[in-house]
Amino acid sequence: MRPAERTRADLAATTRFGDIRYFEEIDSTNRWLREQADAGAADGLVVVADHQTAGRGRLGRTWEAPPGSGLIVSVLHRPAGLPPTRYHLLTAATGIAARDACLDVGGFAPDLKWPNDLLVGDAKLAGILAESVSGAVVVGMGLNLSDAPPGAATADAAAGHPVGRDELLGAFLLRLDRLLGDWDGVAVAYREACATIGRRVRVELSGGVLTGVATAVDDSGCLVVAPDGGGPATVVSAGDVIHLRGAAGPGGAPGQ
Ligand code: BT5
Repeated sequence: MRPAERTRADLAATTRFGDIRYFEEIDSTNRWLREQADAGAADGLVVVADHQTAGRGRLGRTWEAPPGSGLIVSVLHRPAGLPPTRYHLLTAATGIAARDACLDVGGFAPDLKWPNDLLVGDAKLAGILAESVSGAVVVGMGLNLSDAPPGAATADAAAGHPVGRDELLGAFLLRLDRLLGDWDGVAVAYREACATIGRRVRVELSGGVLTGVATAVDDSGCLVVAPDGGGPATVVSAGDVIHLRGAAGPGGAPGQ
């Protein structure tokens, strides 16, 4: 469903998101937007789609969603003054904006799981994929509304009523617009909202596996983990995180 004229007009009047493209069907909104970024498209270009035939996750994984069942959106960022070492904060800002939009429109607040997931309980509601291209960053998000793969969460179920896609898109982009540029504020807000902090985690890194307690998210959006068995804290910039059962013990010591 094409975003409503009213939503477009409101966003154009109050945010940087004045140019929103729509596809009924596309291979991947991130792939399309990367191509636009390569061709010099401006900061703030947004693309939404009803359906992706080759939706992408991280590390060659896929994003699966039946046609019309979720919010599929990608945003082009040319973040002035944000060094590439802090690009994680774009994913963080996207997660915070999506969480706040769920609260605004659906009355529920999903958890943010580092680095790129929104969860309802243990079930994945949304995933975020950030990709750098030619000095720009394309950040895409899939958020389940009415339908999802087995075991995943939907906004409709979490809200207890149908959550309007257009309304959620409008709230999301409004919230995102307010966050972008205030990078220290994004880091603080993400730390406050991130459910991974304080949890025992298993982090799958490209070079191995790390188990310990996630103690913080630093000012660049990286996860800080106190490894089991002691030793210096490890700063993780990329990896898959599993929240393990059992809370961190007193003083941040690992629980069982
Ligand atoms: C992600 O990757 O979670 C990032 C997903 C980003 C999708 C958006 S949609 C708009 C934009 N255009 C694109 O082409 N992509 C972005 P990752 O952390 O690697 O998780 C991928 C895993 O999530 C899959 O391997 C499945 O296990 C699971 N998954 C796939 N579809 C799902 C869904 N609809 N709901 C919940 N989990 C899903």
